[in-house]
Amino acid sequence: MERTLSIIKPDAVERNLSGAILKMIQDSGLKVVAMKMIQLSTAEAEGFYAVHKERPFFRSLVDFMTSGPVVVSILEGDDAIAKYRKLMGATNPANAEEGTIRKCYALDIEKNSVHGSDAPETAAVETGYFFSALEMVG
Ligand code: YYY
Ligand code: MG
Repeated sequence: MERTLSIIKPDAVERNLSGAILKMIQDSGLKVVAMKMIQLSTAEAEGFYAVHKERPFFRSLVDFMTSGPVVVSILEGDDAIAKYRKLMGATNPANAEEGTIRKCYALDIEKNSVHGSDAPETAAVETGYFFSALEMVG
């Protein structure tokens, strides 16, 4: 069993797509073991994306991620990290496979509707960034 962090980003929450995206997640067999809707502060978004702080898109990304509420959740399942990355599709929706969340809903490479952790180490840091042990079930 593995756990990964999912964020439904402001572009998707704003378009009332949280339910549709959660249905795709649940239909894939991944189990939601923690979930909440929050509004990120600038400092919280900068901390979350600190790995990208030297990249040219960093400021725009932080502005976007703080532009409205997000739905953060922890997903659990066999191979959950890779399974969710596959369900999300490529970072740029122009390259995303049919049937993926980003192919269905992403607007562009920045407003790409969802985040998913990319490795066990980042999943551990990211789930702990948003949730305490008391907020996780199962
Ligand atoms: O993990 P993933 O979200 O698929 O992509 P990352 O390379 O980790 O980039 C994080 C985030 O940054 C991406 O989801 C959108 C944004 N971004 C961007 O706005 N422009 C880029 N050229 C690359 C990434
Ligand atoms: Mg990433």
